Amino acid sequence: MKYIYLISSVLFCCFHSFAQSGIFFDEDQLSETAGTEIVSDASAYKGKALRRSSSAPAATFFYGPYTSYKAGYYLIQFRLKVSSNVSSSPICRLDVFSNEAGTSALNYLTITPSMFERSNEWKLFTLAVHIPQNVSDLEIRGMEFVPGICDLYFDYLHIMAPDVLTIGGSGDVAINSAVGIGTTDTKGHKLAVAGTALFTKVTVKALPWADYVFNSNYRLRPLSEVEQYIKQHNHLPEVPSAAEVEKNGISIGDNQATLLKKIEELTLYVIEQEKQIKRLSDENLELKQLRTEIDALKAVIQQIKK
Ligand SMILES: [Ca+2]
Repeated sequence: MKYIYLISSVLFCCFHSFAQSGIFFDEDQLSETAGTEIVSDASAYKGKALRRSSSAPAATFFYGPYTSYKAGYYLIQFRLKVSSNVSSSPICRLDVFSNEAGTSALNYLTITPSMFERSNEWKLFTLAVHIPQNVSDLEIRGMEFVPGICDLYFDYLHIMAPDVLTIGGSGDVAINSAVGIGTTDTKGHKLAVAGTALFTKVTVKALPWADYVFNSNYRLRPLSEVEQYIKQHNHLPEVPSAAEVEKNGISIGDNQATLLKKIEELTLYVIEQEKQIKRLSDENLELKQLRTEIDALKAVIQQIKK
């Protein structure tokens, strides 16, 4: 499985913070009072729902699940339907409560059948809740069922995690959690894509960048040492081996910095070699001059001998 990772940091402020993605609580994870029953319903999540018949007594419809939540903003969705949407009288009150967070409900919504566009059709109701401190007893309830109006059904609760998704006024979205596309295993990265990804432009912050190669105290390996390393390892020093890349992939930013470092080292080698060539060329010129002088001297000697 190949992953392309994009790591970016995005700062949002002054946004309305609401949660997305979270935990579902189906009817079997909540508690009911007498008169509320679990019924089969093909249109319901996992084929089951809670029903409180219009003939059931006035009481709490459902309650629970007494779970722990960190302080923050949450959205809690309830999926409900009614057997008849005619009445505009209250039939139930949805509320969110925590003893640890205070004595009054964190938020509530009074439900009337007329709030449903159609009878016998599921509708999502959402309560935005701010939990001021960490709690371990969050209770979500369908309170004060009123008999004699119609049957009321509950399918599930969806509690969306705190501040995971932030939507700014400009429509920008920040996700304060890991995101997997085509995978749920992000391997500790903020974003994992199981498959390819197409970008118009990608900017990666890669630090440290390789300018330090040109510092006066940088130790440039002698080429003989590099040669020895290549013979031994079959790849350049500090460059990952084919096996490592196969196993772990490469970090785009780190790899760019490493490649630049190698280019900078090559530049230093080339500069040094050019200096050597110049030195040899000068020496060669000197030798040629000496040779000319020697030839001239030889000619003079020959003349004297004659
Ligand atoms: Ca259900």
